[in-house]
Amino acid sequence: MPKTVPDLREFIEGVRERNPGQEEFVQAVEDVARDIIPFVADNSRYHEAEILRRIAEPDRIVSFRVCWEDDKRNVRVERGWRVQNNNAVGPYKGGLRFSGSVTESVLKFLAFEQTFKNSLTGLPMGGAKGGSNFNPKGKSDREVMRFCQSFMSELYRHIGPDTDVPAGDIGVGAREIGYMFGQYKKLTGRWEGVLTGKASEYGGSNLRTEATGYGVVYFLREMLEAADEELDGKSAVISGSGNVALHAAEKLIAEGAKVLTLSDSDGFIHDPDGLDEEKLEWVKGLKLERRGRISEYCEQFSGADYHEGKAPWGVGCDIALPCATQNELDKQAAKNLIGNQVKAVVEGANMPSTTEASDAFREAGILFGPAKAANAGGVAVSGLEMSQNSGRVSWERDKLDGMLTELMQDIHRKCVEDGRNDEGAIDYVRGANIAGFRKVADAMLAFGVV
Ligand code: NDP
Ligand code: 2IT
Repeated sequence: MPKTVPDLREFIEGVRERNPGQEEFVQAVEDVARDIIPFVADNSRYHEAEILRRIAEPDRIVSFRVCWEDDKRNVRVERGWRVQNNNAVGPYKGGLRFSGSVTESVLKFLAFEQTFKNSLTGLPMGGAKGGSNFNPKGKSDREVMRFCQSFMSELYRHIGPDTDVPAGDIGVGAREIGYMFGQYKKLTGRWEGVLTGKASEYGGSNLRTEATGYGVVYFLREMLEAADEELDGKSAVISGSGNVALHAAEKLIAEGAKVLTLSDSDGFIHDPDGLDEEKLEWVKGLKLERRGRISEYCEQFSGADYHEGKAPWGVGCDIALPCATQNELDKQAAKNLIGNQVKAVVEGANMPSTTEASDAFREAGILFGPAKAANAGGVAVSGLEMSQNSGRVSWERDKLDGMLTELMQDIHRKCVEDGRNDEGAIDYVRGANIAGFRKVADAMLAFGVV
């Protein structure tokens, strides 16, 4: 007798029971399962092999102690993790996050999402995520170095260029990748492409830093084009002021859009005149080099306001790009944006919209680009960095930008193919979920029950 497909509620109750207290992970699985359960009902081979249930159970989770000494010689103890979710289509791949808010649930949701995202890129990469509850804010450069070295002293035995290739994420940029790469090389005696996001001097891609933010805008451009709209002249609200937010802003400005806001975890700035290249360069120096707070923008540029403790979703705009963190855009924020006639919401961060917010956008017929498709440009260029390292070659920025553009167009095409509904509208969430799932599922079927 054919196995009956569980209903969504039953499936999610099982996930919840097996992962007690891990709300972010359950949320991410549910967001995917809502599209995949009806899909597997029509494709019984996936269901018979319990593919979704298997992807929602990480291959393994490594958790470890990280000891380091601060500048005052105090011994500090943090926890590190690597969640290796699935390596059906390629070596585990995904970033490392250093933030006080990191928990196992957060890393599990990110590793789960990464599996679908990496599949969508079409490149051979499985899904993983890792990091630590270490909070780099306010730490000296030497403290960050000692932490990174200690973190890698354990992580190095679980990763490798054909096993698992970490990269950056929140709190992990070029500086941290440098310290970790140096320690890996020292411990193993090998120079190999074990991390991506390296500086260009030692094997890094000439476009990895910009790739996520640029890719978000390339994806947005495709969405607008499919809806007979264009980017030039549109106003945009962005949250965050880190790697993703600032490079998305840079590309938007280059494309003729008006960027009105940026934020950090303390509040947001609103510049009604819009940011130009010069202002953005100043913010890059502030956030990426001096590691300052976004509120300082208003001391530097007149006409801008700072809103302490608030997110920017109440500011009227054509386009909203949440580029800070998970669940930063809730139902009320979605209502505000919809009320202000937003045309497109595209996720630069991972799972920045709550389920209710994403439902509200879809119900209101707003163009909604989900993270696993829209922010895949970063990991896609990581995949190119892996190819360059294996082939011992280096590619110029222009060539990489062309490849990134094509990769984002291809991801957009996949979302359209699997996401078009009976009325002809495109449900990008469904499209991304189904297209991402299918490739991983087919690979898993080929391997049998292992
Ligand atoms: P960064 O560390 O460079 O920047 C993070 C930004 O988000 C900072 O402005 C930070 O403010 C803000 N932020 C962090 N936590 C919170 C919070 N709890 N509430 C409000 N604001 C917060 O990280 P990235 O730009 O690399 O990452 C941003 C998002 O994009 C994350 O969701 C990440 O997973 C995702 N992403 C990143 C990719 C990459 O290539 N880097 C690729 C794909 C997705 P503050 O300084 O105050 O902490
Ligand atoms: O969420 C993400 O896609 C990343 N943080 C980038 C991962 C990577 O391996 O480049």
